[in-house]
Amino acid sequence: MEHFLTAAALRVIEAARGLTDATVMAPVTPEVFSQHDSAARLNSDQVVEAAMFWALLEEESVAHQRLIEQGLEIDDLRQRMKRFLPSLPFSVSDETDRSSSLSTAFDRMIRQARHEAHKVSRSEVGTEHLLRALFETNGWLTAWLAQERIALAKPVEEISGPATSASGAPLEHEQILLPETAPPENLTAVYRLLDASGNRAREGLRVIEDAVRMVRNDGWFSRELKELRHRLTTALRMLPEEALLASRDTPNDVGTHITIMSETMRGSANDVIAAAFKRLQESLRSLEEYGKIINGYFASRIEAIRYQSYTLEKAVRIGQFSQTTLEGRVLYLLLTEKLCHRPVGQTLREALRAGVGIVQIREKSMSDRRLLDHTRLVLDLAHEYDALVIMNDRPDLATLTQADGIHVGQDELTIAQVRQIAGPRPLVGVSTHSLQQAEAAVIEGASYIGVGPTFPTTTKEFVEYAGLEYVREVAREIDLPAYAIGGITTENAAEVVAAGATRLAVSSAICSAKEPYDAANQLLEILNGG
Ligand code: 3NM
Repeated sequence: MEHFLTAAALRVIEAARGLTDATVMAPVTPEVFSQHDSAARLNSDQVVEAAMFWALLEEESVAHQRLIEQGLEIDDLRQRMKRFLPSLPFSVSDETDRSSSLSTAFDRMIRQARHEAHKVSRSEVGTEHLLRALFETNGWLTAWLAQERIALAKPVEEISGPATSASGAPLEHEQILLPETAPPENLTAVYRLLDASGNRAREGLRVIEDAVRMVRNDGWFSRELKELRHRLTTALRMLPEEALLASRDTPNDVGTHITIMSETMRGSANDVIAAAFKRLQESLRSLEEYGKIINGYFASRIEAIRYQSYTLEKAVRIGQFSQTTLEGRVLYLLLTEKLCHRPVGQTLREALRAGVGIVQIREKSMSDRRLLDHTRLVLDLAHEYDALVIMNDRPDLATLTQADGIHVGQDELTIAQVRQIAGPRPLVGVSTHSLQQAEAAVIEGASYIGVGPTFPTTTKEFVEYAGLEYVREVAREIDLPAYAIGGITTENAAEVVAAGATRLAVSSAICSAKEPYDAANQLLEILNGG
């Protein structure tokens, strides 16, 4: 009998796979599985069983119904597991190849579930069969229930028995993944295409991942890409591996001999990344379209991955563009007239003369008319020194004056809203105060981020400050141009640079200085390792 997984069973397996991967563990159920470093150790079978049970509790499904029929309460089980799991690491103790032993354990579990479905003459393998498989292996789940002193109300065999609802009526089975119509007879060509596209997509992702990790040194992006690759691999596992391999025919692939000149030449790692993203998306599109012939659910998963790849591409490529635009612009001045010790124009000129590369106009109490005039003067002067001008919080005025960018805080307009007003041309910078906010800014397409407050500051009100630790985190994790900000002075700037900052933003340190030129000059010297 041929067997098919139901959509719910697939989701459970995929979620469980996600949980066993340390890199995607936290986002799935942070409160439960994050403490994977503590005392006790599980083997790979137990890890898979625990992850599968948790995933079953999370997915509304026939398995829920069966647990309820067994006199158990889903919420209670969840609570108990949450109490229990923090004392267990979700990692494998003694395997040398963790991922392969985990995938073998998954395969074993799925085979067992298929066997359970077969025993009750069902061709679709649902969540109840996964649940029954967990009992059948007599492993982690049985031991855990015994430890929790939880007894089942009925014989365990009934879990995979014929479906009935609480009212005794037949229960509608989970949606089956079988296509409505019988598939065409010979699918070799389709499988061949899917095999090639799957390989191409995986390779494309790997190329991007390598470049991001090794060339750009971006820890956070690397993890995002790794997660995407994990999702892709999981989706590809839905296709029958034997059929894919059997249909592979590389020597006779006419496409392998066709090379376009542009494919043999790449100017830089950035070009490689750009080309790899295109290839990835094209392959995903092929997988999606031809995948529809085999399995609609598979196609929809691939579609979701393709959309995620667009978002990541945007963020990666915006990062590349702003690296270029902001190259060498390491000192950023927030210009506020009231803070200036000297006339504002003179302060600005001195700062520019010393080498400030970006000026933000930050005027909270000027009338719009004055602000407009002021901005035009600042723009003229800054452009004379080849510096960029950013408007704080005013996409309308930035558009009117053709300023180079707009800066927004966490409580102001979002990047997307700013772009709606100002279009694609200007830079958009975002203030961030935690790594989470920094990551969100990157993914939303920020051109650069402010990282602060590094020290207490009187220029803007904050209840707490993120400190040097946040500067260190960003230096470690984020590749997008990042300006440490908040209370930075010529006295403490060296500490900030020592924490990993390569760019600084200051207001009072330059504006309120008696000699703005000297202050800016000193800050630049510190940034340049002087
Ligand atoms: N934003 P000074 S700190 C405007 O952390 C601003 O996002 C900050 O001025 C942030 O250099 C800050 O005078 C004030 O401390 C920067």
